[in-house]
Amino acid sequence: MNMKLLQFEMHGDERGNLIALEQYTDIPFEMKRIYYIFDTLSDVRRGFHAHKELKQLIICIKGSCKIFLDDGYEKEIVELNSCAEGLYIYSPIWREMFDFSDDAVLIVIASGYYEEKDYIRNYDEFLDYLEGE
Ligand code: T46
Repeated sequence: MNMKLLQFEMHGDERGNLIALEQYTDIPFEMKRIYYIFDTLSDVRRGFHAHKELKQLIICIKGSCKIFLDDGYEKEIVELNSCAEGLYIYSPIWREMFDFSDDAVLIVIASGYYEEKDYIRNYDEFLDYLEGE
């Protein structure tokens, strides 16, 4: 599947930990937007869409959550539970986020501004879109 789990370098000492993400070194694209998802209830499932062009790096900086990924051929569930790990999605992949811990905070770094026309929010349209690619 066209996605990658990226590991980030941890700078830890007796005072605590620090992770720094730099464009092109740790973030494999030019970043245009950051948003965060928090206070999502554990029984909520969200997402249910794919993106046509947008690249995103999803980091669970606190707590944990699972992400169901479907590229039209394969399906996979990735658990994010470390702030030192990021899920890099760079092609049209259907995603659903679920099983959020109470304290879960997801930070998402995106390659583009928010544009509803980049979303495919219907699964059958997603499969049609893949056929046409
Ligand atoms: C994604 C997953 C991981 C904005 O106004 N600006 C924004 O940048 C975003 C991301 C959302 N919104 C508005 C649009 C909706 O009214 O915030 C509301 C919630 O967005 P949405 O229902 O799309 O949220 P999720 O959690 O289903 O999906 C989000 C991202 O939209 C999406 O790009 O890949 O997180």
